[in-house]
Amino acid sequence: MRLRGFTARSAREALAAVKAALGPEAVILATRPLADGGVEITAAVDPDPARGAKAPSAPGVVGESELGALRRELGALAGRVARVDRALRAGRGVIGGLDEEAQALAERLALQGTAPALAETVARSFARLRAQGAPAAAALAASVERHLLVAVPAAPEPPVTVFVGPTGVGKTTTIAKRAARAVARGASVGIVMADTRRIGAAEQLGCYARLLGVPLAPAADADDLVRALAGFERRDVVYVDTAGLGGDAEDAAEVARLLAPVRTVVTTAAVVAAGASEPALRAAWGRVAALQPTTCVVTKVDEGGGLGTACGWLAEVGVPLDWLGTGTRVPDDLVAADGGAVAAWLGAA
Ligand SMILES: Nc1nc2c(ncn2[C@@H]2O[C@H](COP(=O)(O)OP(=O)(O)OP(=O)(O)O)[C@@H](O)[C@H]2O)c(=O)[nH]1
Ligand SMILES: [Mg+2]
Repeated sequence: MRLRGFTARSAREALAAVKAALGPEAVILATRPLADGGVEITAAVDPDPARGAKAPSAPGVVGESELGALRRELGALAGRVARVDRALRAGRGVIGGLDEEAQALAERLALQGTAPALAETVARSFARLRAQGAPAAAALAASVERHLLVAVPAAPEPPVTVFVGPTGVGKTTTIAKRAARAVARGASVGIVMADTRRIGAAEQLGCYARLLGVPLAPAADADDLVRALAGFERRDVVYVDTAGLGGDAEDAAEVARLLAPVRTVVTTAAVVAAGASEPALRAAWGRVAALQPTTCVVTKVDEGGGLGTACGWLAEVGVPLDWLGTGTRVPDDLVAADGGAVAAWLGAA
């Protein structure tokens, strides 16, 4: 294994130099901030990876699978170092022309996972509005709304919303929260339970439905769903719960088959959890995207971190963020995802 040190002005530059000199197989062993604001990275590469791959791993020698795990871990660490480095550079005044308040905002947004370029755009907009005399909270809410969120179409609540998303993100809880609020405002509500996969799923939603005095119709397949929706035709709003999407592509295919006959009459809302890392979020979206959601609920924002990542990525795919799940309490922990709420939960207000 060949060891080499690289110094550069930023982690990103140092990583690029490592890649250029040692190739994509290089393993990052250590990163160290330098007094002048730069970064030193120690990297290593096996001069003959083919030989390394075939060599049997003797006791005490790191085998290929451990090396792979180590490589992935170090890759993730390098990503984190790069993010912190970007945030620190934002805080150190690298973004030209921004005052301290706007730079601090850019830094907080970056630490919440917002891509640096997007964080800078929001901070510039914030600084402009502040210069025009807007109070900080209003300037921030407006900047977040304009640059970090895809506008939610100003329309009344759709009559039928189907909630889809990975397992355990809070689909059923979100339905209970939405249903409770609809009941509280005097709307007539129907709930369809189409998750026939998870044991206890029907009992969980049935319990909420009973407490709210709302009818619940089970739907094991597409025909059932068509019948259930017809039965709820006179209801103001209907919420449909679906089975969580696991890693198997067949999960999404099954939900797609369920929705096929009603696709034109339902709104599909994706539910994702904020706590997920960017790769996990992208993987989750990959599963959900096949179901063509037109709106999104981001849950578990109370668990800290990641809302910036979720917003940036929703802006990228052009799907509006509709609601934020802010805790486990039904119906309290749900807020409309306007600029003010998102800014507050980004920890930026
Ligand atoms: N902290 C926090 N927990 C939440 C939130 N929303 C839901 N939960 C919790 O997450 C767990 C899973 O919630 P469910 O509503 O059952 O999730 P689901 O997506 O329906 O799960 P599956 O049907 O198994 O795919 C429960 O313990 C909820 O209380 C939230 O906004 N914040
Ligand atoms: Mg559920």
